[in-house]
Amino acid sequence: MEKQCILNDADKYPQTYPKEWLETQWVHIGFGAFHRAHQALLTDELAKQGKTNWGICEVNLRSQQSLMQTLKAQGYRYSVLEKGAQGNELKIVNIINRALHYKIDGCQAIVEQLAAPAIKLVTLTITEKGYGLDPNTGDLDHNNPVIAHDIAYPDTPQSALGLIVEGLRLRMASGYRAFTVLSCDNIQGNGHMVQKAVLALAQLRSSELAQWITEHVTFPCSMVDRIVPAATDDTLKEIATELGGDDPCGIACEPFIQWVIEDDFVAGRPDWDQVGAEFVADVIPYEEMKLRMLNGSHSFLAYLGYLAGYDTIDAAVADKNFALAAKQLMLNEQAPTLAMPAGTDLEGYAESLLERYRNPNLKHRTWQIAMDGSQKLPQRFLKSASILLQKNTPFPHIALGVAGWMRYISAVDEQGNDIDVRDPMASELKKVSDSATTSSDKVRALLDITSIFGDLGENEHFAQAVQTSYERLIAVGAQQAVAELIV
Ligand code: NAI
Ligand code: CS2
Repeated sequence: MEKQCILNDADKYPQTYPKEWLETQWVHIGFGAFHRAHQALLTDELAKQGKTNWGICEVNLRSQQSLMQTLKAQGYRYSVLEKGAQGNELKIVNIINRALHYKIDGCQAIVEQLAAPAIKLVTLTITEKGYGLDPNTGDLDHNNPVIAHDIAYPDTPQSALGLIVEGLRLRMASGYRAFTVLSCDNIQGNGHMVQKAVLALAQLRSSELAQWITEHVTFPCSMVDRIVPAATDDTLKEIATELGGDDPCGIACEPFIQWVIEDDFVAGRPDWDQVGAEFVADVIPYEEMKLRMLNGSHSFLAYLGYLAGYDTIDAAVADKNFALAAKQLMLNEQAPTLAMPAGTDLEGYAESLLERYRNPNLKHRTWQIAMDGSQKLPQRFLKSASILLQKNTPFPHIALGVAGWMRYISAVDEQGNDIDVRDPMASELKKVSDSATTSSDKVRALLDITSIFGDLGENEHFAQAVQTSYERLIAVGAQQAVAELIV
């Protein structure tokens, strides 16, 4: 029975297209904040124009059972509130027509859905850590318990990648065509990474399966961008006010949206270019630009901003020194590592990012962005540092960003208060951090974690730069250490 939800009030929110018109042709794994405000929203806009009938089956593997149940109860409809600096726009999304949760529906139901003949596409937004890869090399992490489980029991997989492999195995056995796998997570070369990991898992089952996947499945890379902070009680209240009733599945985000995708789909795709996405032959330059300039500056502002007492990104960039340091990081240390198509205006890009960060209505928490640093550092800071080392170019902002992360994961802030560090490696990081007594031992011990730093940790120049920044950070605090970067 559908719950009495304002979205089901046909007079107030008439359906722009009938649900029955949709056919489930797409499985999305990771029904979190981002997917709701990005891929699902854009596809809904296309359906509203009558240009696609690709319904999405949403899958969640871990938490958020109640979110999935509410989504079903609301007739698979929810709202997105786009919050600009000047005003809001409310949109209702109708494109979902099925939802499965591992803990409610079980493994079999998800595998069957993946193996269903009508499925043409599987997309993922499961966070960087959700893939079970070594953050530095991108190889399958055999020590990850879920990956280890799927290697031992591949018929009843628990990981997203294991489920995809099992779904593809059944398709091969049934003689069905394959589907495209499209990662929409902030991972460098996301398509290549997932391909490598899926093939590694498949190879452990049979060479025949790995070969079939190599020949029949594509893994386009994609660059995704839209700032979608986690929903809070305040945003849900705001959505309820705009909507005229509660929507626990509602999500707020910024108005900006971007999606650059490699056009390599084995079984077709919605024409997302008709709602603003761009199809390109090679997405890597766009991915690197976004990961290093946007996400790199985000992490810089998150660690140092949090330590300096700024709760949100807009509060951090309201501090002139933080805004300038973020811009210097983008233009002096990230932009020179990029190989962009001729005519790309990186200075304009940096300005536009700062403008987006200034949006006072988003309230994007520094604490949220600071999460999972072990999975984020390589693509946001470390690749650039390696390139700059080769060019003999100093990188004081990246070094302070890494030092900020080291200070943050010690789990005690500058006032002596506990920090709630969320990271799959949080306890290991804390142990390593606590085991050292001097600053230099601490930096050294953290740089020795190869799954994050790889060979870079052994580079003397890199270690020296991080060491200097870390000592400065301890001596003068985040506020002053950032101010000292301003040239
Ligand atoms: P979220 O926390 O709202 O949702 C995370 C989703 O990943 C949930 O569905 C959760 O069940 C799933 N997940 C988490 N750990 C998992 C695991 N170990 N195995 C399988 N599934 C797992 O986060 P949100 O905002 O949806 O972001 C997800 C990812 O999307 C980010 O990590 C990032 O890579 C990408 N992204 C997010 C943007 C944002 O502004 N929120 C913008 C651009 C990309
Ligand atoms: C953020 C990103 O949480 C984070 O680490 O840097 O989610 C950021 O908001 C998005 O990538 C913007 O597209």
